[in-house]
Amino acid sequence: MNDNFLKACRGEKTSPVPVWFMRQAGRYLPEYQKVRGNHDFLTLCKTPELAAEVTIQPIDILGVDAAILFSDILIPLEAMGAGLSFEEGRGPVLEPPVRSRDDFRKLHSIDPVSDVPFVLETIRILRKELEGRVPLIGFSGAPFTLASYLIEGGTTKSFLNIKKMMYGAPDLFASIMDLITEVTISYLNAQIEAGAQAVQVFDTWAGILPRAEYSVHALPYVKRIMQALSDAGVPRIYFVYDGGHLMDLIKQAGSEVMGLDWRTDISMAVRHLGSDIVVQGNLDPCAMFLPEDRLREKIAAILEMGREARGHIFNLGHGVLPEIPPEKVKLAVDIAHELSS
Ligand code: 1CP
Repeated sequence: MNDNFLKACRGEKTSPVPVWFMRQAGRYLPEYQKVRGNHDFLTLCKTPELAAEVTIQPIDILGVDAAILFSDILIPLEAMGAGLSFEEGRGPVLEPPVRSRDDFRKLHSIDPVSDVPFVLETIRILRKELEGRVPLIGFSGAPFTLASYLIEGGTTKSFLNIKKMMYGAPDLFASIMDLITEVTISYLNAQIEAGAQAVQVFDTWAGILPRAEYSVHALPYVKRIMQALSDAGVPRIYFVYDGGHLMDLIKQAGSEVMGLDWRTDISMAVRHLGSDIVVQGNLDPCAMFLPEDRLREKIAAILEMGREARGHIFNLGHGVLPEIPPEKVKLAVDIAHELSS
């Protein structure tokens, strides 16, 4: 049983340092493309045998130290009554967007057992198939990130609609955030009950907020989630993309592990927050395009900084890019293991 990942989450030094990558299952893998060629993305997420198959692909191919459930952060939004589709080349579409009290009334809380049974079944299959080889990570989106998709109706660059509501109708915004928070707590608890051995909360868009707004409109909800899960007995990871300016606030969320994107030096995080933090990250995904010797230097530098923290889980600063050759991704895993053994 390889439990280096769980040990590192608890702040124990491990040799080698555990490695997994955000989006380790996905388009860069021909094996994924093969399965995906026969099924659309949502069908893949909702068919436990297929979701389990693509979850395990990177474990076999890359030799990473943790599996992450194959699903998407937007799945519970659909269960809450939002219309969800993935359009080729356009990304996710949530229609109609939630912009008014009336729109909000159409959303409802969920019972994960009856509303997203496929997620829980995928987890149960995975625990059986993994047979303790590596731990399984469950996940959710963070409320601000999920609210941005609901209110914008999809991906956005300006965040105009969510900001309009945040500033102009703060009570409605808070109602939406409260509901998402409640759903996320029951969703993650259900994943843990089904067998998830750690959970990661992805806050991909909270980094667009200045500190004052993040403190009021995003952080309290994540804190509530972390508190609600504190007795569940599994490590909690909180990843904020582009959150360097929020570092001390992110720490207040109360997760065991802080995920850093590639912009923030681990050393800087240790300097600001103290050496008792456990960090996850944070190689620039584009570094995988470097020749081997340069890639090795980049990985060595990150491992070196990771030693300053109480615990370190090696990861990318964001997801694996679809353009990266799988051999390079495997090489990065091997180098990180070799240099930390
Ligand atoms: O066409 C395809 O094959 C779908 C591509 C794809 C994949 C492989 C999407 C669509 N989602 C996923 C899987 C996924 N998404 C995982 C699986 C586990 C793993 O890491 O291997 C996870 C954890 C996510 C989480 C997710 N989905 C996030 C948070 C993490 C991040 O990348 O910042 C976000 C923002 C999404 C939304 C999403 N899902 C998919 C797309 C194209 C998007 C849009 C991103 C955007 O708005 O720009």
